[in-house]
Amino acid sequence: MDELDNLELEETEENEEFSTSVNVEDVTKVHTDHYGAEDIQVLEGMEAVRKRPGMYIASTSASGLHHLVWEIVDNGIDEAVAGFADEIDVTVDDENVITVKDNGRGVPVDIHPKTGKSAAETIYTELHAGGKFDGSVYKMSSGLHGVGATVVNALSSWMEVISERDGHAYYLRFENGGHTVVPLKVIGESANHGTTVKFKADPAIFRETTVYDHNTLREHLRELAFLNKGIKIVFTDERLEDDQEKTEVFQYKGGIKEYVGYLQKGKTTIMPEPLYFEGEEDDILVEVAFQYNDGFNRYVYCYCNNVNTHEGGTHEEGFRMTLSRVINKYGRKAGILKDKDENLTGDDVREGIVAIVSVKHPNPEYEGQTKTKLGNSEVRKIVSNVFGTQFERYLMENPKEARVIVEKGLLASNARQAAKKAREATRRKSPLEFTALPGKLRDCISRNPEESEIFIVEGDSAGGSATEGRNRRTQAILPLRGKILNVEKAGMHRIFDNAEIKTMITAFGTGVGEDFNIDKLRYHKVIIMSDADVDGAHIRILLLTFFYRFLRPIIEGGYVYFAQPPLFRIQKGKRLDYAYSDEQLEDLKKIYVDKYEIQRYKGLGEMDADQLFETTMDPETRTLVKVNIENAMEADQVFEMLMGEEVEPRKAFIMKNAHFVKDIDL
Ligand code: 1YM
Repeated sequence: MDELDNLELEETEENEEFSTSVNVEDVTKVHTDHYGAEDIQVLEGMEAVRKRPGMYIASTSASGLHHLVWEIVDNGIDEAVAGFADEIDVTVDDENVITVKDNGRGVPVDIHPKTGKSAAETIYTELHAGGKFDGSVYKMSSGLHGVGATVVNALSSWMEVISERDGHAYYLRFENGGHTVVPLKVIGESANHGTTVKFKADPAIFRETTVYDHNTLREHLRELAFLNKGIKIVFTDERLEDDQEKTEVFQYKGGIKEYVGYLQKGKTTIMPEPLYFEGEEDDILVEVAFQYNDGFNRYVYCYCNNVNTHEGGTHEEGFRMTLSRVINKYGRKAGILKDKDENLTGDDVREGIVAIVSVKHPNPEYEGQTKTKLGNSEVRKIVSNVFGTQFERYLMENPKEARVIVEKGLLASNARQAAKKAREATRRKSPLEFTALPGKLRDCISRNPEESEIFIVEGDSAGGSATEGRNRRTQAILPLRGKILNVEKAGMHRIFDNAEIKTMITAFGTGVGEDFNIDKLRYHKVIIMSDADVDGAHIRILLLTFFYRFLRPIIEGGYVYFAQPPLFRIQKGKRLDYAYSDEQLEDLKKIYVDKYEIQRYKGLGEMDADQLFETTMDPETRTLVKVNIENAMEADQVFEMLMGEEVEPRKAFIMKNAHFVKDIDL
């Protein structure tokens, strides 16, 4: 019994009584001594909870079962948020008994002069015992406004409470849905302070299950630790096997700022660290943390009193509004947004964001289907004030970071407008124009997509060889001019002004954006054929990025490939081989021994039509590398960096790129 470790027991029987069963005779005695008219009312209240648990907890299935734990933990969190505790230990044992312990003041033990009952007993047996005792601190945590503990008691087979304060350890026990079997009594001395609540969910209520889910407990406790910075939450699951770590500690000094960092795992962030703002107005506490990554998804998680408000509400609205307003205002002022640029929309400024908005409100009102939408209208303004003022100041004081943020939004805006323009352009076209294939495309004869391939070839000369060497029946060639896709500086919107891009979309036949239809894909192999050097890799990346952003299903469907041209040709007399890597060349040299000729291919253009077909295009002999979504994402990640104006990352990219090429080629 680890809660007893710190106690100095007065009598040993007390220990037994506390930890295990209660003497039944004593209980009866206690009952008759203790209960009066008021107790009947109390028991009726508890009975009401047992009759209609749905009114008090979500359900009596697994989610309701876990709700019991949250109610008790919330009381501990409140004590910690009020500044009296800094640690909460939660333990689930082999019998699925939950123990929650905090190191706060200990629940009050003074006897109410009128009822003769202890405050502690009242807290755990009266439904209207909400609100804290000194009346000063409001209840912050989700909970049921102070009736949480009573509800848990009502739905438990038994519950025990220890309050350690003023040098003593006090003990109470309830059974069978909240009947007091051991009213408050001293069980020992204690130099510590805090509250320990131990309970067993009643299987007669939780018919489906009384077994807690490890991950549900773990994740919620971790979330609470993130949402309440500094609080140490120690989670122990004694049910785990002996070779598993039974105890985990969650403690985050940075709170939701660290939460954002945690949620960015595996993503490439574009700011050194998450931004964090906090403030209070009219007793409403506001915290906001966010950070951008180079992706497109928007994650804005909002909480009120530690409850995830899935349906959003006024705190989310306040955050969204203010984010757009402040970024646009700053962007204009700093000249990053030009007069010709339209304002960034909410979607634009949220692209790639991971944000947490957490408010603590003394009187939250919830709306919506699942009552997870914050309704208090004053919150909108308060979030806006607290966050807006500080965020504005941050941008003014950190122009470098500010620029990254505005440009990220601008990029999203350009891409959005470009996609719209492209959609409109294709819609406007007459059916004839729309189906007209681009002149540069050397199409194949077959109209069966399954056997048709399109080679996207870097450079006109390679395009020439490829056209000459190909199998005309199934192989189409689309030559691209090297520089055409070099849209780094121009920005994303230029992509759709780009003839090559338009040509590709028309050749593929799928359309783009809302009109995209994978069933119309004219070739089931889209093969990128570029030089095996850094420039070639650059072109692959640009193409892949374009596919990833605008034609993603062709990657997801497994239709995109890289051709693998050889790096060397080695010849001796009539014998001729191609090497696709340095290692392969070394192996061949050993076979050839001496008097051989080596030709190093610098580009596809150096091969004649036959060589190109034989080494790279012939389905019988070639090797193709299928592009998967991870490759494409990696390409997408380097894309923005390539677009940037900073030289250093670009240099770093070129260095890294050798590796990138190899990665994909393997
Ligand atoms: C393991 C669960 O309940 N701790 C806890 C609860 C309370 C106090 C301290 C407390 C509050 C006050 C004064 C006050 C209380 N909760 C309630 C109610 N841990 C746990 N620790 N002294 C002690 O607010 O004035 C009443 S007291 F009703 F909200 F549950």
